[in-house]
Amino acid sequence: MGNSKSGALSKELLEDLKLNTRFSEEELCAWYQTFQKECPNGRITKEQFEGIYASFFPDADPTEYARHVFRSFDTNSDGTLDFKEYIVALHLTSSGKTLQKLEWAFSLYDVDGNGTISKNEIQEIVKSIFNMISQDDKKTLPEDENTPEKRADKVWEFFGKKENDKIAEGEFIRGVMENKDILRLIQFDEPQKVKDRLKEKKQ
Ligand SMILES: [Ca+2]
Ligand SMILES: [Ca+2]
Repeated sequence: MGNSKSGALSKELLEDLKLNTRFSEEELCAWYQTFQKECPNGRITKEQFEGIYASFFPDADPTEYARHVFRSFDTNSDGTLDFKEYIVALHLTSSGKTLQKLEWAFSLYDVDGNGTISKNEIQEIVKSIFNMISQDDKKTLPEDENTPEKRADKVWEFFGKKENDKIAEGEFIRGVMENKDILRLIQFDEPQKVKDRLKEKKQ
């Protein structure tokens, strides 16, 4: 580990990533080369990360959402994403298992990182998601889901919570697994498009 700036991917890290993601050795090495080319110092800063999001959503404002996503991937909270954090992010948003994705979703929604989710935190993330929905698409949303406040209310209702209650991680994961409506309300569908663009970019 550490902040090695050498060209090669260390064996230790490679084994670790092979074990914890579904990427093959070849894929990991290819990603590493791309990463090194785009981030010669081995780190992605928050500003770079927001820039990537901005380039994918030219007609909307993804800054807030990008900031939250960055926080959830910056697992050691040092303000940058190293290669490992970057690969885990890629893995989670593409091929990760449901449980891992939901653990990640929990950390995304637990804005202050205190181990529980409040209704305000749901509202805050949903609001950042709303910033990425175009005005036209917003018009097609159901009446009782067309504002972050209404969505947070609905999620809260599904969990059977009172205004000031909190949701712990296990409860969150169970709830989302058992109720597809909750999943629909808390997730952002766009990443598929983003993934496609990433693929196009790679080719
Ligand atoms: Ca970090
Ligand atoms: Ca919290």
